[in-house]
Amino acid sequence: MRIGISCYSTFGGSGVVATEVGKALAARGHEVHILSPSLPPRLVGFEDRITFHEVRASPYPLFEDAPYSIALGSKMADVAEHYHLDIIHAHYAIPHAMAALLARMAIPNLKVVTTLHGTDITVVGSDPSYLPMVKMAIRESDGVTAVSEYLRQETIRTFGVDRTIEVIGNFVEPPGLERPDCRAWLAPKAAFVLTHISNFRPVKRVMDVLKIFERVRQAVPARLVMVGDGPDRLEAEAYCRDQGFASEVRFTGKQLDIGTVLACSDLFILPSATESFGLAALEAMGHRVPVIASRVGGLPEVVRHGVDGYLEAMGDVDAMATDAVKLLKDEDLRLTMGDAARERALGTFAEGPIVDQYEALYRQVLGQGARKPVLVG
Ligand code: GMT
Repeated sequence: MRIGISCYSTFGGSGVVATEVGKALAARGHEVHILSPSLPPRLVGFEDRITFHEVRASPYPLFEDAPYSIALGSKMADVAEHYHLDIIHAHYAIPHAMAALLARMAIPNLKVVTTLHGTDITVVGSDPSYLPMVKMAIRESDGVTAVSEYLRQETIRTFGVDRTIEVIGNFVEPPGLERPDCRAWLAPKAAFVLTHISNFRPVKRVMDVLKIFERVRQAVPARLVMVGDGPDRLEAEAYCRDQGFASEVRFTGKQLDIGTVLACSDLFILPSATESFGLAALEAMGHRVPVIASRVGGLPEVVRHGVDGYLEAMGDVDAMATDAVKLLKDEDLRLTMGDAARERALGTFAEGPIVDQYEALYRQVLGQGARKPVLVG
């Protein structure tokens, strides 16, 4: 098949999933075209059968903001026409799904599959300024997937749509074994390493991460590694300085190689206000790192309370800190949970069966046969 994949190129999970799906499809022999405002971080290195198309919205003095959605729809139509695409797979509804539907109007037989990731439904998608178009995109796409059962139900509840939404979860690959040992410089004096990875937006509740760490460090020697960047980073760094534990917290900024950090982490902390899936938690689990997270959204579908880590009420930093201290003090429990987490991540959320589901959905919307190229214009 010839598949166009549209996604954001920021460090967010939807771009990661889109790129990894694209790489997996290319490895299976499909021709993949990735359309994004810039090169997605996971698309490093030359990949056979993957072509990258940069989307640029040209400015014009009349525009207050250049219309990216139109430029994206135009790019999709152009790529679909000239590379004979069968499908556009839009990751994150806004604006990728709407742009794909515009491209479908221009290119006969082009099919659109939309994957809903999270805030495109739960936060920004339900904002009245976007809601009617998100609803239309969900209704009109040829196939729709959600990354968790929670998100599927939330989509039906929010938009009242009456259509099939298939749940296809996210996946991780088995981590490579050869990694530099960063524990020596992250956690001198044999301290434990707690890690948080996010885009530091309010929904991630990074101040809760610090409050959990504040409690943990009073009970056991510990260091905190904060990976990522975003609007709440400055406040978080200031808090660590004001509370006098800045030297125990390492803000790394955005990192491509999160595997190295996870390989030397003892616990992963994700106290989000909502999380449709929690790909970062799954990646930690793949590295044998137990997760302490909020019991919100799709997280209970990923992390099993008391098995792979602990889930507590959102905002309950005392309970999360208690769990963390318990796990850090009990090596057997921590290692047992780490093993369970890894088994679950690489079993239930293994790449192969999940990419099979996307492939099957593509074939279904195409009615089995790949479309014949139709040139327009
Ligand atoms: O929805 C977002 O906040 C953005 C999105 C992203 O691009 O990072 O994150 C969502 O999609 C991820 C990949 O499917 C999920 O793992 C995240 O849980 C989800 N984020 C939220 O629901 C807050």
